[in-house]
Amino acid sequence: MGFSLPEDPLFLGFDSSTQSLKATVLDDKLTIIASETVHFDSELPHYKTKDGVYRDPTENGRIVSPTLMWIEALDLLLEKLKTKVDYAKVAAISGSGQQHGSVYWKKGSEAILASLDPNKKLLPQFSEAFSTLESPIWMDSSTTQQCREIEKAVGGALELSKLTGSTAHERYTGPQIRKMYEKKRTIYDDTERISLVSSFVASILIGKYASIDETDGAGMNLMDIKKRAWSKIALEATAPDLEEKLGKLAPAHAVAGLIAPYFVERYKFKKDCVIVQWSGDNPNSLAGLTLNTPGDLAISLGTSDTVFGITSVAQPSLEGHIFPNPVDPNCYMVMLCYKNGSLTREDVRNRCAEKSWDVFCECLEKTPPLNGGKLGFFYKDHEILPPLPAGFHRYILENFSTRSLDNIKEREVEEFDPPSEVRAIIEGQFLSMRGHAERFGMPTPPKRIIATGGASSNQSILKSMAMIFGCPVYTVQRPDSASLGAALRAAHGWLCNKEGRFVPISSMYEGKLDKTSLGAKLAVPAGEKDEDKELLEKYSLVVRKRLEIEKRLVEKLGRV
Ligand code: ADP
Ligand code: XUL
Repeated sequence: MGFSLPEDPLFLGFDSSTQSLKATVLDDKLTIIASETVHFDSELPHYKTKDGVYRDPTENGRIVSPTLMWIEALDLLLEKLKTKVDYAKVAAISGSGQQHGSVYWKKGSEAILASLDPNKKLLPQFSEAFSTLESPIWMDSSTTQQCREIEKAVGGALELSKLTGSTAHERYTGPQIRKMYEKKRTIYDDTERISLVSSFVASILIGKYASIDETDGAGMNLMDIKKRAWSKIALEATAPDLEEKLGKLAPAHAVAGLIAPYFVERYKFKKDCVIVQWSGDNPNSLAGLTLNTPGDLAISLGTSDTVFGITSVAQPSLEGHIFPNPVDPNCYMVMLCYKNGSLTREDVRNRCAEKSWDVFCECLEKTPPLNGGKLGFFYKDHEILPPLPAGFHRYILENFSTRSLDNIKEREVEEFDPPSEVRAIIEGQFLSMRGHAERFGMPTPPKRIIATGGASSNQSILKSMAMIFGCPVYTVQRPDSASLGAALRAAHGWLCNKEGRFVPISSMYEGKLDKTSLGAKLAVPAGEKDEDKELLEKYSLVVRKRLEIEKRLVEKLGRV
C-alpha cells in the first residue's frame, strides 16, 4: 500500500557538517528542487577556522568549532535559500549534524530560545546563551584519560560496548562531557542543557530544547543501546547530575515540535510546519541512500570516511559502532569511522598532484592496481581506526606475487614517487576499510557498495574501491546524502505524525525509487574477468598483510 503526501508540500533537510552547512529541498515526488551551501572557512572567514575547526596549539588533540559560527551559518543559509524556495510550502524540516559534537547551553537560555525577536538575525540573540563558545567536535582526540576512566567504572571496554554500542572513544560525547566536568568545572556547573550538534540546531528551530534522538544519542557512550534509554551506570561513570542536563531521548522519526514563531514571522514558514528530530550525519546518509538490505554497504568519503550497513541484531564488540537505525526502530546500523578522510587525501593531492583532482586522477590511472607492493599508512591527524598518532608509514611488500601470506615480507621506506603516493593513499584507505569491515562482520564481499560524500564524485577513486572490494559501486545523484536523507526523514516523520503510528519509510518510495532523486546508479561494475578475480585474491592477501602491519604499529605507537 502506498501513502500519498499532501498537495505540493516541500521537505527541507539540513546538514550541519564539519566544513559547511548544507540544505536540500525535496518535493512530494521526492525530487530535489533546490539545494544550498554555506562554506564556513570561505563564507564566514571572521571565525578564522581551517576546515571548519580550530586545532588548539596549546593542547595536543584538542579540536573545537565556534558554536556561534553554526548559528550565523543558519542565518546565512536561510537568507540564501529563500530566493529559491517558497518557505510557506515547507511541511516539515529535519536535519543532520556531525556526530558527537556538543553544545553547552548556559543556565537560563531556554528563555532566550523562547523569545527570539524576528526583526533581528539569530546570531546576536545567542551571544550570551552558551557556557562555552567552543564546541568539542568529532575530530577531538584529547580525552583518552576520560575514556579509560569511564571504561574502568563500567567494568571494561567490552562491557561499555555491550551496554552502549561502542567502547569509549575520544570524540564520543560522554568522555568529552567528563573532561569538561573534570577540567572546566565552572562551565559544567553553569550548563543547564547539553545538546548534540543535531539537537542544538533543532532546538533553535522549535524555540525550546529539543530531545536528543536515539540514533545520534548512541554516539555518546551514555545510552543503553538495547533499551534506548540513558544508562544509569554510564551516566554515573561520566559526571554527576548529568541526566537532567541531557533531557529526554526521542526516536528519530518523532516530531520535535512546531517551528518557532521567529521563523514564521521572519521567513514566512507556515505555523504548522513540523520539525522532525534531527540526527547524526551518518544515520541521515543511511536514510538518504535508502539502505535497507543487509548485503549493502555504504561508504561515505567526506571530511571523515565512514563505512556502514544495517543489521537486525546488535552485537557490539571492541571495534566499530552500533547505532539504532534512524528509519527502522527494529534494527540497527553498524559503522566504522576514519578521521583521515578527505583532508588527508587533499594533503597528498597538494604534495604530489599539483593541488589538482584531475592530476590526482591521472596518477591513479597511470599506476597499476596493487601499486607494485607499495603500501601506505597516512595519518595527517591522530587516527581513530586504528588508534594511531599522526604520522606517515610507507612499506614495499616483497615476494608479493606469492599466494601465501607468510612469504610476503615488507621493507619500510621513507618515500614513494608522487604517482605511487597517490595510489598508496587510496588503496591504503580501502584496504583498511575492507579489512575492518570483514572483521566487524559486515558482508564480504558486499552485494554492492553505495558511495557518497565529496570524494564519491571522483570516478578513479570509485574504480579502486570496486577492485579492492570486488563488487559493483553505485552512487547517488548528489554526493550530499546527509542533507538529502534529512529531507527524506522530514517527509517520513511528517507521515508518521499524520498517521499517528510508525510507517515504514520504504512505503514512500517502493517501486518508484528510480523516479525520485534517491535512486542509486551504477558507477563501476564488478570485474567479471579471470584477471579481475585473480587481482581480488591478491588484494585479499594484502588486506591481511596490512592488518598485520597495522597491529604492530598500534603495539609500538598506539596508546594503551
Ligand atoms: P563533509 O563531511 O564536511 O560533509 P563533504 O562530503 O562535503 O564533507 O566532502 C568535502 C570533501 O570532498 C572536500 O574536503 C574534498 O576533499 C572532497 N572532494 C571534492 N571533490 C573531490 C574530487 N573530485 N575528488 C576527491 N575528493 C573531492
Ligand atoms: C562518526 C564520526 C564522523 C562525524 C563526521 O562517528 O565521528 O563521521 O559524524 O561528521
